[in-house]
Amino acid sequence: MPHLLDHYQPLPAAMGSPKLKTVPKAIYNHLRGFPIVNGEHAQLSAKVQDYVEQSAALCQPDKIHIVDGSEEESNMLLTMLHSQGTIQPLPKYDNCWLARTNPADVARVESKTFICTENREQAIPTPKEGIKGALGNWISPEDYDTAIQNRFPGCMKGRTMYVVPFSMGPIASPLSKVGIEITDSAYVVNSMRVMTRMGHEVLDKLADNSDFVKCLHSVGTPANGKISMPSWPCDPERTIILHKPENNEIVSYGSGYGGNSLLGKKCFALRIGSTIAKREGWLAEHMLILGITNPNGDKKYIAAAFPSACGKTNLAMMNPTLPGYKVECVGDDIAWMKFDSKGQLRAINPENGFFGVAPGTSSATNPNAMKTIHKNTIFTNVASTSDGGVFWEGMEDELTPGVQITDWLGQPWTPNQSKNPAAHPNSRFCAPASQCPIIDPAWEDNEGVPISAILFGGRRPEGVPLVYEANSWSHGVFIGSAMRSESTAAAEHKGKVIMNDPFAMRPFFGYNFGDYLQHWLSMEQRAAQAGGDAPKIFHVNWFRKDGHGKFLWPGFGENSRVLDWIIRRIDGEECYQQTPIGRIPSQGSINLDGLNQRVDEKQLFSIPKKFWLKEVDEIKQYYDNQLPHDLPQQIGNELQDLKNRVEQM
Ligand code: GTP
Ligand code: SPV
Ligand code: MN
Repeated sequence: MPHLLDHYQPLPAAMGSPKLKTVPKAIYNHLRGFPIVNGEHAQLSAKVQDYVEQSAALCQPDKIHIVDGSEEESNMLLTMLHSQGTIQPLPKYDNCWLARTNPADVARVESKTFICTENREQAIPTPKEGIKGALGNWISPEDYDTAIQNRFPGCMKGRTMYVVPFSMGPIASPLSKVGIEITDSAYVVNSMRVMTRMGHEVLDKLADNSDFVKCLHSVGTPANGKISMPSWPCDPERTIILHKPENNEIVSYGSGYGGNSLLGKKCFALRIGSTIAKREGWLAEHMLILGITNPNGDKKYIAAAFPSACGKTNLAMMNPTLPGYKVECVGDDIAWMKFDSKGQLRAINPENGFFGVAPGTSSATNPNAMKTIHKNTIFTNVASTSDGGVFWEGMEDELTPGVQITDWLGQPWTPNQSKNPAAHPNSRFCAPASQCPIIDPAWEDNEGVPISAILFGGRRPEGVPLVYEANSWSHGVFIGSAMRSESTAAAEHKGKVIMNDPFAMRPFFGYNFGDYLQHWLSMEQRAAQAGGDAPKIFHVNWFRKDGHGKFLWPGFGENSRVLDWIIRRIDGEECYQQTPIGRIPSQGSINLDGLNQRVDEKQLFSIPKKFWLKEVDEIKQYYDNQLPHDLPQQIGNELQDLKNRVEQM
């Protein structure tokens, strides 16, 4: 009987790496002639076997490894990644690792992400003539096949093909969905083990030969065969991320990074997820979920959509500064939400871990994240310290005196001297959600948690108040559709331009945004028919700046003051004043007691007529350019009403 490790080499004893204990029994069997080095083909349902066989025939791997999800397996893969130089141990912590990627592969690539449908209009709105669409990219079925044929044949030669069975959502939840990711990256396997429920239980769930979302991933090999950084193979020139909703299928080539390669996340839970949700009558959204308990012990759950790198993880794990309040975290990035039989909106977090932005995270801003990431965490593109720890912008006060810093590119780095940031701005930690000290007791409830409010928000340096409430559900849907935010390092966009990012979903829609709006509008009726109410909708902005470029609001834990106002509004307190854009807190109704910094309330809540006239015009232009045929009338009416109200200011 060959030993599992015999099929992986080279494997020198790695310093500081976890000890290998027992390894799973390897049974030498095969699928269509491809040897299986872990697991057995008999574990796979007929449909999974077919999918694996087809993928192997296309990609021509040396061998197949059916992932079981065990700790032994994970340790073995980490040891192998270490020996290949992909990751290095961080002995300051417990089972933590640092990966450095090829500098050409550091973020999602929105321009190379496509939705494939028979007709273009199913996937994306048709923009006005001469205008470039900015609500996703469409690819025809023919070009989809060609894209695969130009990249995948033989792309796993010399590599192991991992078969990763995973569940988005708790395995037993009726709201969960199952996927199989096929990948040639052990880094992806280990990250998927953190981010999803992964392993043999999922195969058991598929034993009835039920369907699953097909996720094929390869880091690829450049066309000239030359891999510039062997520890991080990728093919940036030909990277492509494809989705075919009709077949519940994802095909991703060329990148090993984040949302490009951890296919359960944006590709499945949002793009494919939103198309399944549309069919089945629920919502798949780019939202955090938090529970907040007030000083009376009354608990409510809130979901919030902010664009990438705009504060979801921070809000989800917040330490409230307002006395007597408690926040608990259900999820930090994705919410699957459905009205139950009583018309109550319920949400699950389909993920099992956090893939969080590192820079800016510190004991001062997000102590709960800092406590989450000291064991079993994979860091990517952060800086390291000579005492075996990590470093990034924002951690200056936590540096042990005298330590040396190595930046994300592996070069020596000196605070206040080096020109470039120590950590890549989109560097990330990948940590199990269960390790979060304030994880909500109900975070894995099969039925999901009841949602009382939905928040939209973004980085708006000007004009947009700290918080305002929508007048109605359809006004709230309009606010979501008109969301704008400064671009961040989470994708390939350069500079800090204000971009439209409706529902924080611009990069993640799986179908035409006009149909998506219609679907959202229809939710109110869905709630009413079941005897319930749709939640209240709010817009928040932690990022408004004064004339000198300084944030007007301290943010982070102080955002509890805004949540306090929001839950008082949910409880029906009349603590608001009506304005043309919606309801803002009435004078003095935001609790600022004990705030250790003076805030300029007047500036924070001002609604400059000139700014809003321009905003209304720009939203109109956006709709006219991007959705000349697809904008629901109701949303057009909401904009016209807003315009009328602002003009009368
Ligand atoms: P994705 O994982 O990309 O979807 O991002 P996210 O929405 O979870 O963003 P995250 O919470 O990681 O925040 C991104 C950046 O915004 C970090 O550098 C934070 O420090 C910063 N940030 C978060 N909340 C606040 C806030 O209330 N005020 C200010 N000024 N900055 C904040
Ligand atoms: C985002 O960009 O919104 C993320 C990170 O959450 S990634 O998984 O790379 O999409
Ligand atoms: Mn995100």
